[in-house]
This record gives sequence, structure tokens and C-alpha cells, in this order.
Amino acid sequence: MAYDTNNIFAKILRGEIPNDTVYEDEHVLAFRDIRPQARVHVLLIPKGAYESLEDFSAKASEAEIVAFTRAIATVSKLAGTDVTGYRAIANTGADGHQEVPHFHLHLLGGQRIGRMVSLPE
Ligand code: DGP
Repeated sequence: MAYDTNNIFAKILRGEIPNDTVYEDEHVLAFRDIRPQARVHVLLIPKGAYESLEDFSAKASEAEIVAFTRAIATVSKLAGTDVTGYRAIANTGADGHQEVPHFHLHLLGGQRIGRMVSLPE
């Protein structure tokens, strides 16, 4: 599937839609989720056009992968979850219930997050 340049995170990256930025560097943008599901709910996205974790993992450059991984700890410190902990989630594809087709990592914390997975009945 081709990357959809009109997805909402592509629009955020182009500055067409505002966001509450937590951190930004050459390769990464982190911003607060518009529908927070925990006291801390930040999304980390690569600036490159990757539709999912699967796509990013297979195709991103080493520089992009290093920058993204390093940004997790940076953002966690900025969000205050580096000591208390958090959950990182990358919903991927249809079974993973991914809604926005631009790779993003949810960082959820600021409180106890609960059980890991809830499967439909
Ligand atoms: P996922 O289901 O993993 O694709 O999660 C998509 C997340 O993106 C969801 O938690 C809500 C968030 N989101 C959707 N549109 C916007 C937006 O315009 N701004 C921000 N900050 N977050 C958004």
C-alpha cells in the first residue's frame, strides 16, 4: 500500500494542523495525543513517510532508527515518566487497530496503565 500523504500526521508534519509539541529534532516529532487515554499520552512519530512500525522497521535508515529510539528516552524525561514508568504501544495494521497510517508510538503514563491487552469477546 502506498503511503497516504493526506493522513493527519502528515498534515501535522507539514504544519497544516497545529499540535502540542513535546519534542522535535531532525528526524522525530513528539506531541500530545488529541484524545488522551492517560494523564500522560504523547505520540512519537518519525518525520519520514512510513505508514506503520512494520514499514519503519523494514525501510527506515539507521540514522532515523537511532534518532527515533533515542527520542523515546528524551520524551519520557520531558513528560516525567522516566522514573514512574509508562507503556509504549505501536498499533500496527488492521489487527493492531491502527487508525492513522503514519507510524506512531503511543507513550502512556502518569498513572497505572492497567492490563496489557484487551481482546474482543
Ligand atoms: P492509532 O489508533 O494507534 O492509529 O492512534 C491514533 C491516535 O492519534 C489516537 O490516539 C488519536 C490521535 N490523533 C488523531 N488525530 C489527531 C490530531 O489531529 N492531533 C493529535 N494530537 N492526535 C490525533
